Amino acid sequence: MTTRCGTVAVLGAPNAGKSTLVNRLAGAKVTIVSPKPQTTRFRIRAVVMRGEAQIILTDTPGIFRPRRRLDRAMVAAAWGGAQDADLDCLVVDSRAGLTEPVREILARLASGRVPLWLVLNKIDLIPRERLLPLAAEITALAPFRETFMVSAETGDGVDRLLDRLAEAMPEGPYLFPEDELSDLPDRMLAAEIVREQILRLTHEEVPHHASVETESWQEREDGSVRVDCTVYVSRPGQKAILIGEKGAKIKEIGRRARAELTALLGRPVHLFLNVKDRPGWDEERGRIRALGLEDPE
Ligand SMILES: Nc1nc2c(ncn2[C@@H]2O[C@H](COP(=O)(O)OP(=O)(O)OP(=O)(O)O)[C@@H](O)[C@H]2O)c(=O)[nH]1
Ligand SMILES: [Mg+2]
Repeated sequence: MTTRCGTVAVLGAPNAGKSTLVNRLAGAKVTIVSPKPQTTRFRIRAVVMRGEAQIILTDTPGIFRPRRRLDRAMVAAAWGGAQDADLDCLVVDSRAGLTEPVREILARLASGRVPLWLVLNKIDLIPRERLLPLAAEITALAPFRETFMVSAETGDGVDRLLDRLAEAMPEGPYLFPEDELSDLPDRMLAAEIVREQILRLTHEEVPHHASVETESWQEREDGSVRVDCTVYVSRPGQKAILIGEKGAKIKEIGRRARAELTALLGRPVHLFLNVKDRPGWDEERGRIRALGLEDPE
């Protein structure tokens, strides 16, 4: 039997729907999703089996003009993922179209060595007749070998993309066990699930200045697990918002994250959240490394 195996970097501007697409292709929740840009902060791998092919997808942080040290590390992680892959899939939000951030990404991709595919996403949000002109406009700017039109949200077009990905993978042995879904350790998954709820339940500057670390993970004899997470924010005002009146906000974040984690891990979870302010953590090397990112400087 000839097997195929290769790596595919999923990249694009923030909020394009990269993580939603990775989850849809994987058929499971591997990486967190939110309506806010800059949700994904580091590379997350999803291992997808399709016929005799193993497709190793890398979800990457959205690419934008970075300001903070944290942002620079995120964007560097995205470009690093793109360079290392057998294939790069640029995901574009077709409703937003050819925006300035997309143009900047295209300019850099145009001179890359990795084969390039275009994935126009969110086609459920725009009239069909706008898709072809948009595809033509984008493919004129970088050497795309294939173009797909999908809705990661509804699944429209995703099967065909998956089939083509499987065919395009180079021949070779599998790099991961067939039943492995992701490279994210449970401790990091827990922290990400908490951050997802913070992104969904808080607004303005709080979500992007919050970071979550799992401090302890205790297995209990009854099969449940106790997870303690610390949420870092960069200003005392943000701490008050995150905790909310009489602790209502953080309680709700914890309640939703616990439900989600219990489902994902398939066992009871006792989740404890502790909020700390740590001014300027997003400029701190140590905290950025703790997120699994390399400091580019
Ligand atoms: N209607 C619609 N919404 C989508 C689609 N794909 C993603 N979304 C929504 O777009 C928003 C952003 O999705 P994400 O998957 O988090 O986007 P991302 O590109 O990973 O974003 P970053 O990690 O911040 O770079 C979420 O609210 C998704 O539900 C789609 O095909 N159709
Ligand atoms: Mg993402």
